[in-house]
Amino acid sequence: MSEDLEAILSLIERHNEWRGRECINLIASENVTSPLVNAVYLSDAMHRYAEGLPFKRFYQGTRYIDELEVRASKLFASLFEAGYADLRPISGTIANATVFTAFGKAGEAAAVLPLSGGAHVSHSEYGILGRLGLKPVQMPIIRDELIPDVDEAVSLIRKASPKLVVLGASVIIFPHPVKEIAEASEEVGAKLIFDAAHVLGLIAGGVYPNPLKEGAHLITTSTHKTFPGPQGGAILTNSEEIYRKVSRLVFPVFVSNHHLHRLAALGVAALELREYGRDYAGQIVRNARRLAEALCERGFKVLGEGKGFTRTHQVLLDVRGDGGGDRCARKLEEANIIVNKNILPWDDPSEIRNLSGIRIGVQEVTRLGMKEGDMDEVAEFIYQVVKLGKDAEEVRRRVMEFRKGFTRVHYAFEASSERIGKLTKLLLS
Ligand code: DSN
Repeated sequence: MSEDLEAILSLIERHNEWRGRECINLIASENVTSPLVNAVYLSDAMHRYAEGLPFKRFYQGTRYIDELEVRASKLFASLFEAGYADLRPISGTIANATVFTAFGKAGEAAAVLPLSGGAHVSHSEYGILGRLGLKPVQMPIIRDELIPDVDEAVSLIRKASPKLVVLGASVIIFPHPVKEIAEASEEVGAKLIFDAAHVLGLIAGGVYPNPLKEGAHLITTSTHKTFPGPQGGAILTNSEEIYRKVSRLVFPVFVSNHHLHRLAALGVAALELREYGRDYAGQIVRNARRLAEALCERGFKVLGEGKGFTRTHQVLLDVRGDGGGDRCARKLEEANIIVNKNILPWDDPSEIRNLSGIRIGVQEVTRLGMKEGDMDEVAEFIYQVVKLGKDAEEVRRRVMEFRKGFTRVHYAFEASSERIGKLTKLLLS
């Protein structure tokens, strides 16, 4: 075996062992897929092309893929009580790029949240929205809650007459006021887009309001955060006209082939959420709240205290008094606790080494079976590293021991090893 080959194999083995078995992963935008999702993902479909829409492809050989895409799209749409779903965008950013292109033109205004108020970079001047020449106008936010200030947002929308209004965010601890902002968007003829990447699984589980029911015209999303599917994107809407317009842009403009092995995996993940989503999503929010409380009890400054800290999977810490986000995140990594430093409302987006926040998400540890009592232990580990400055190696040993109790994916279908073997046989032999 060549040195390069050995290095590649061993790097991924080490990664799998470390991130998959030895760390407490609290990155809010990640999750783990179930063994059955993994088995259908690892399929011959990953070798194939199917440009276009089902049954109207530019390639032969897609008969099963066509049926699969129709079925998975219907399942996905029905889970969110949407009329239409396009599963072809290969990421949330591509979904946003498609929708921004469909409904905005260079020089037109788009009402967005500030990056420091939680917006995804694709909604900003630095991302695709800016590159399309759209002019972001920022809706003011309530700083401790990271939600738009309704009165100010409504008056800004009336004044700026944007073509697009974008809600939903990468940093989100409380539901956004979609209903109120939908009314203002309607008045000025803007399309209201809700980026549900972070809260998609919570919507499916009924613990976060469905933006389509509150007046959003479109949901754009990724499919791998609280929704525990393969990495990818999707667009949902109730309007046939919007769906057609968007679909004509997904291909041929933003996606050529749409990574076909995602489709079966998305279908299985949607079925898992249909079956277990309510329990899963409820536990996520209970865990996030308990973690926030436990951290607050240990002297951390946790955002949203006045409203119960969080109603999502996220907990936000202001760690300016603990050395800042970068330093805390690095120290925690040494102890095998994985978080990211994050911008908070008072930070300057261009000062990425100097951010005040730590963003925590509990969706993955919840999927691995952690409950409220375990959140106390997680909070204690964080406290020992950040506040007490305990030796990272000592905490790491305890974290690794703790993780041994959480190795199985919950809220997922049980699949026999025979069935998994049959599904993966052709590719693994
Ligand atoms: N930037 C990612 C996140 O962590 O929220 C989403 O793309």
